[in-house]
Amino acid sequence: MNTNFDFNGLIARLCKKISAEEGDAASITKDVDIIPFSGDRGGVAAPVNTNFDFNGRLARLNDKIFAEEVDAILITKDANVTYFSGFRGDSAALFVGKNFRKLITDGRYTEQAQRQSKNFQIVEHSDGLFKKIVDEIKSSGCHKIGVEATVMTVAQRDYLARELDGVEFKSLEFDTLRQVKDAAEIEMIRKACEIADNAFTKVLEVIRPNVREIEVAAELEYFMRKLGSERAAFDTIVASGVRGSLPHGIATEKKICAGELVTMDFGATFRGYCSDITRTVAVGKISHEQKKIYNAVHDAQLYGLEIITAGKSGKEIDSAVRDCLRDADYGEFFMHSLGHGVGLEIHEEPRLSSLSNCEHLLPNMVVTDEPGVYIRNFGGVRIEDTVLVTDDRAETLTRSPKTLIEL
Ligand SMILES: [Mn+2]
Repeated sequence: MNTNFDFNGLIARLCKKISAEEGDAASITKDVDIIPFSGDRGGVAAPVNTNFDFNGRLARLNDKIFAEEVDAILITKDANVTYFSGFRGDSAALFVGKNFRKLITDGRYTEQAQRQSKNFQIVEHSDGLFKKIVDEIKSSGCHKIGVEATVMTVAQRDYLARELDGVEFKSLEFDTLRQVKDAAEIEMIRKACEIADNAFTKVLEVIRPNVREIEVAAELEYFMRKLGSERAAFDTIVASGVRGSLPHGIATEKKICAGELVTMDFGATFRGYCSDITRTVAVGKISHEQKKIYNAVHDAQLYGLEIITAGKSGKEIDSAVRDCLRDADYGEFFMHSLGHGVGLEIHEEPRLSSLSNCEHLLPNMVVTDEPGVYIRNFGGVRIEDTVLVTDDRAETLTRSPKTLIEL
């Protein structure tokens, strides 16, 4: 931890604000406010893949409008905007009614939207996305609008309520409509997995004692981009030695040492679709205990691949693999869920966890199988594959070797 940041000053200003606003406490949910650190996320203009089943997607959206008894829906989450319209930029919203489909964005994206979203009327705004949304809702005459409750901010919700008298908003979610992938999506995810696998093969030549974690991450990301990845699917994790106990240990300047296990969790993005893979490798000679942990996680991961199949629930798969690690006496060290859906988002529905809402996995869902063991002051192991759910045994889309690699 860098103690030179002025945390005392920040906390003092926060407390002052709480007093000034006459509040009892403050709840901060925005990442950049939790950790003052920001990253740029620009739009991506890729050619439209016309093989995606847009007709099927729009039909399901239409069914939802009728089933939820709303006049129209407002979609503001980037992944859902992309899914239903094909538009790959950001700062956009979809306003869809029973007989109209509009994509609202600004001048930076008009040309791109016209190219990528043939099924939508492109509406350009110049003085605020939500101001234009209000205008469009008013002129549509719609009174009941479905919105994405887990995405819209309180400020946006308040603005709509203030500007639109007599309009009712219904909280809906559209993420589950993306769970089952069409053939073109599976092809994109397959390609993203292949890129990650090839980058893993290449990075094995780089890992050795004295190389910093951050160099390993850089090489992985460089190889993936050279192989066609649009961007890393998430911040690359490289956690070596004792840092292996951090399930989300982003690569640091720590040097890798002989006798350490190194966990790498990374993914590529192809045509907007993500892949997700984790491998743990040994550098030099490792101990009996390290090997024992590796084997326990390896067995649990293979067991997961055996039981992930259409018809099973997200909860039962998670708990069966958890039992497997408990039988090996490592149950208490597996503190995260077994897996998650992968698609336009790196973490999406369905979940394989004790909190999963997914009663029955369906063929063509894409999920991860990623058990791990994390022991404080010792280290950890995680092995993860992205897999395609079928009626039979799941198909593994990431195919890098899983028998212990000793470098
Ligand atoms: Mn994952």
